[in-house]
Amino acid sequence: MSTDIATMRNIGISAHIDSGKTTLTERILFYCKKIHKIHEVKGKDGVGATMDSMDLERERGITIASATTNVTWAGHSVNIIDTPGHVDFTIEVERSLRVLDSAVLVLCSVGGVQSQTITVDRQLRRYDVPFMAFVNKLDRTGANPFKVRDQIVDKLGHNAVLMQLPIGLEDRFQGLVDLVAMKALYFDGPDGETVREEAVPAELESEARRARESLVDAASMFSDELMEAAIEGRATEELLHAAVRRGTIARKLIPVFIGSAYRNKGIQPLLDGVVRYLPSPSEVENRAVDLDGGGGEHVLAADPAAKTVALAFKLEEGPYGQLTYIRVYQGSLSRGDELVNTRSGQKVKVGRLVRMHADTMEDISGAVCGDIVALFGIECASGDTFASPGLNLAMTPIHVPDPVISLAIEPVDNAAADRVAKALGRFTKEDPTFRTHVDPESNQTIIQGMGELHLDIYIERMKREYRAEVRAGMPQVAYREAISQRVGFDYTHKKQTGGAGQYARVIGSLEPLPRGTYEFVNEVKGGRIPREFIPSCDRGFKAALRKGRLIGSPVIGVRVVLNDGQFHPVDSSDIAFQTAAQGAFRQAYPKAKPQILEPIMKVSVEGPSEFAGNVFATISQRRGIIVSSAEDGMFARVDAEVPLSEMFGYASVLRSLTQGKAEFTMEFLKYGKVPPQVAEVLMEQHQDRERAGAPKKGEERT
Ligand SMILES: Nc1nc2c(ncn2[C@@H]2O[C@H](COP(=O)(O)OP(=O)(O)OP(=O)(O)O)[C@@H](O)[C@H]2O)c(=O)[nH]1
Ligand SMILES: [Mg+2]
Repeated sequence: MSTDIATMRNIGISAHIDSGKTTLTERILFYCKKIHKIHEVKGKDGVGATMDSMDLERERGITIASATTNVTWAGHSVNIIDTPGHVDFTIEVERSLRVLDSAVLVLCSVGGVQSQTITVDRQLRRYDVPFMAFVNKLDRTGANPFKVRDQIVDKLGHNAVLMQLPIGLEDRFQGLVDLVAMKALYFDGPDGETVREEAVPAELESEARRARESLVDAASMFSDELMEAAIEGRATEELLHAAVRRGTIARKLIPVFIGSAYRNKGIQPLLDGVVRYLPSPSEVENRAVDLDGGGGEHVLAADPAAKTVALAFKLEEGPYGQLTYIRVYQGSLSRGDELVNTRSGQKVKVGRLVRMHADTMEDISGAVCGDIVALFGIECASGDTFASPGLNLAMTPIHVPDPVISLAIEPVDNAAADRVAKALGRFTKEDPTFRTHVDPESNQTIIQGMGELHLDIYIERMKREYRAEVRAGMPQVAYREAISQRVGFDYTHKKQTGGAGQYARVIGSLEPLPRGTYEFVNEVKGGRIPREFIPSCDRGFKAALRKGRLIGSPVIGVRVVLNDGQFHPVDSSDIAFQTAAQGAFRQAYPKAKPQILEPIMKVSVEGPSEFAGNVFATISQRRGIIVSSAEDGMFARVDAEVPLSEMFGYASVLRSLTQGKAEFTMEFLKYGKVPPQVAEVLMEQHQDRERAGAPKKGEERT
C-alpha cells in the first residue's frame, strides 16, 4: 500500500453507452500487469472483460454495476472505477463521481458528444471533477477526432485541446504523434504492449507544428513561465506538462487523448496523462458539513495523521455479508479502529478491510486518506459518514434521482415468495434508485426504477441469483398530480363520540409551487392555533399529498399557507389537527384545477440518415416533439421530448424499422401535463381499480 498521497490517483471511466469504457479498462489492467490476457466484451472466447464480472453483463455485453480496481503505473497507485453508460444505471455513475478525484471521459470518434456524454458532463460539474478526454475507436469508419474535439468545445463548453494527432485513420489508423514530445508513437506486439518511438512522419510535420502551437497557446494561460518561454521559442516538455496539469486540475483545460482501445493503440500515453495531469487526493479540496456548527463547512485535510473522515458510498450484499465501499477523505483507517456513524451516532469497529478488483478482493491492514476500499460487517446506509469519535462531520450526500417507472410483480408460487422478499431486500439496499412497496389497494408488490432495462435486469437477477421467479405486469409510469390555481380553505373537524371529542379548524390556502414538491407556510397569529399543533397540520397536509384525488398519484408543487383556525381547550389534539388538515385538502383540491402530470423523457435516436424520416414518424406517433435533428453525411441524429408512457417497447419498434441500425437512449427530463383525452382514460382506469379494490377489502374484513 502506498502511503505517499502525491502518487495516488482515483479515476472514473465514464461515457455514453458502448463507447468502449470496459474495453479501455481491460487494456489498462493488462498494461499495468494486473491481468495477463486481454478478454473482449462479448468476445469470441466467451470469457468477457474483467470489469463486467456479472453473468448478465457478459451475456448482454453491457456494464450494469460499476466495478472498482487498483493498478500501478509509473510508480503511481491508481484506483479505477469503470461505470455503466446506460442511463438506467446512472446512480452507479453518480456515486462513483461523488468519491473520485478525477475522470477520463471516453468519446466515440464517430458518435462524438452523445446524449449520455452530456449527462456525464453534468455529473462531473455537479461534483467539480477535473477530467481528461479519450477519443476512442479511431479505427472505425467515419472516425474524426478533430470533429469530436470541436464538439467538446461547442456542445459542452469546455476548453478542449488535442494532445496528440492521429497517424492515419479508420482502417489505416497506425499510431499517434505526441504533441508535447513531438514524437511518433506506434504500438507493436500482439497486444500493442511495446511502444515504439519514431520521428514525426514528414507529411505530418507542419500539421504537428501547428497543433503544438495551439497546445502551447492554450496551456500558456496557466503558466507565465511557459508563456515567456514560448515567446522565445523554447517551450520545454516540463513547462508544458506543468501548465496542462494546472489547467486540468482547475477544470479550465481538457486535454484530449486519442486512440483505439480495441486495436490496442494509445492506452499507455493515456495512462501517462492520468498520472501527469490528473490530481492526487491532496490536490482536491474536499469539504464536510459540521453537524455541531449549525451546518457550516469544514475543509478536510488530506493528512494521514489527522482524525478520520470517510464516506460509505456503496453497499453490496455478498456471500460473506455486507460489503461497504468507502472513500477515506481524511486521516487513516486500520483494523480495530473505532469510528462513529455520524448519522445514527452508532459506534462501529473496523474489522476486515479489502481492496477490490472487480469481483475479487485482497485483504489489507489499513487505508489512508484518498483510498477507496471496502469494509466488511458494518451496518449502515449508503451515504453515511464515518468519523473518529468526537468529530461530528457529514459529507454532502449523493444525488439520487427519483424512479420514473414501476411494475407489479407476483411470485409464481408460495415457495418463491420468501425468496422474492429476500432479493428485493438486498437490491433496494444496494441501489437507492430501485424501490419497492406493497400497493395497499391491490395488495400487489410494486417495483420502481429508472427504466425498462433497470427493472428487467432486477427481475432476471431475482431469477438467477435467488431462484425467485415472478410474473410481471405491464410497466407503469410514475404519474404525479399538481394544482394549477390558488384556492382557499376553511375546514372544521368535529367529532362527538362517547368520551372525549375531537375539534380542530384550519383556514388558509393552497397555491401552486412551480419548483419543488411541497412547502408549508405558517402565518397563524395570536395563538389562534396553539403552537404545538402547527406541526400536526403540516403532517396532515403532507399525508394528504401522498395520494391525489384524480388518479391516486402523489401531488407535487403545492404551497400550503395556514393563516387562521380555531381550537378547543379539551377536544383539540394532534390527531384532530392532522385530520382537519387532511379534510381541508380534500375539500379544496378539486377547486384548485388539479392536473395529471407525466414524466417526459429526453430521447435521442442515432442511425443511418436514410431512416431519419421513419424515426420522425415514430416520434410524432408517440406524442413526441422533435427538438433538433442533425445530419452528418450518412449519419443522422434526432433529439426529441416524448412522454415515457409512449416509449414502452420502442427498442423493438426501432429495431425492426431500421434493421437494427439505429439506437436510442432516453432519460428523464421533466414532468409535463397530460393532454385531456389521456387524463380521462387514466381517471377511468383509476376508478375501475378503486371499484375492484373496494369489495376485496370488504372480503378481507369478514
Ligand atoms: N472498432 C472499435 N470497437 C471498439 C473499440 N473499443 C470498444 N469497441 C467495441 O465497442 C463495444 C462496446 O465496448 P464496451 O467496452 O463494452 O463499451 P462500454 O462503454 O463499456 O459500454 P457500457 O458499459 O455498456 O456503456 C464492444 O463491442 C467493443 O468491442 C475501438 O477502439 N474500436
Ligand atoms: Mg462497460
